[in-house]
Parts: sequence; structure tokens; C-alpha cells
Amino acid sequence: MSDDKKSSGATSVDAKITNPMSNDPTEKDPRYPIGKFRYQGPATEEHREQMIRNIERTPEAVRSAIAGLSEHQLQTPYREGGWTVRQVVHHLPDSHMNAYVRFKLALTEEEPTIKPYLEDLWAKSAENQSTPIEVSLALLESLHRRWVYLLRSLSTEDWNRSFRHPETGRLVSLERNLGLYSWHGQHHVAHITELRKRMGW
Ligand code: NI
Repeated sequence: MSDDKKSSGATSVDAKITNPMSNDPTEKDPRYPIGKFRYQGPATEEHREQMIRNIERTPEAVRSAIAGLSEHQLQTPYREGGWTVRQVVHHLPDSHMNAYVRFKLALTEEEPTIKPYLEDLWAKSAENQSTPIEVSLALLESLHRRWVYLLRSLSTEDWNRSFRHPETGRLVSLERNLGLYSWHGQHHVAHITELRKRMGW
């Protein structure tokens, strides 16, 4: 990962000299510290297990990312105009509960159409200010334990089961969804760790 960063860093410096208006949305964009999600095509069993392990480790990674932060630091946006660290932490179980339900729906129904949710409004709800982050951390831990049992129980055919996303009309396979959520946890953890680096926390 750090080697990748070095080489792409060198490229982006050159790109900036020739093209100061570079609009690559992933380049040095604080919204995407680990880059945007990219589906890497059908996974091997080993790669799937790697992605499941990422999901398994996410709750612990979130805990260590926020370790020692004060209430004031938790109220700091991870980037200008972005969610606060507190909102990022509460967002994870919000998002992953929806993800878990989508897995269950796709496993028990034929190509069900799922229900999207307005993540920004969920993140900005008043309850987010009053709920201690510990509550969301405990929820995330329990949810991920259950989710990982579910993921490890899937057969090869199950990974090809899918749900329909009503906004795009497309079918999303469970394997693709696994990749998305393996990325998603790391993506938000990096929001917090990058903020700490920038602030010297
Ligand atoms: Ni998210």
C-alpha cells in the first residue's frame, strides 16, 4: 500500500505540473483516502476470505482509529464540510445493518429489490449527537460477528445470488457486495486516521 502511494504520488506531481486542473476525483481527494471502490471481477476463494477478514477486523480497526480522541476531537469534521468523526462512527453500523439485511434478502428471495436509505440524513439525525459512540462500536462488533458467520456459511453458488438496486436498476451479486463492504470499512477508518495524521493527533 505505501509503495503504491509512493509511485502514484510521483505520477500525480508530474500530472499537476502539466495539468493543474486535473479533475481525477480520486487524486489527493480527502473523501477517498484509499481510492474509490473498484470491483476486481470474480474472486478466488482466497480473495473472498481476505475480504471477509477485512469485514471481521473493521470494528477493531475503528476502535483503534478513535482511541484516545477527546470529545472535541470527535466533533471535528474529517475534512472541510465533511462528517465529524462521531458521525463517521455512527454511520458504520447504519450502513452495515443495511448491508447485512441486503445479504439476507438476496439469500432468501429471488433477486429482491432492496430499499436504499438517505445516509446523509441518517448521519445528521439528532440521535447521532446524543448516542455515545460506544453504543455504535458495540453494535458494530456484534453485527460484524453475526455477518461474518453468515458470510462464511455461503456456498460458491450463493456468492452469485443478487439483489436489484432500484436507483440503477442493476443486479448486484453478493460477491460484489462483499468487495464493496470490505472496502467501505477501511475507507471510513482511513478518514479518521488521515485526519489524525493531518492534525498531528
Ligand atoms: Ni460510507
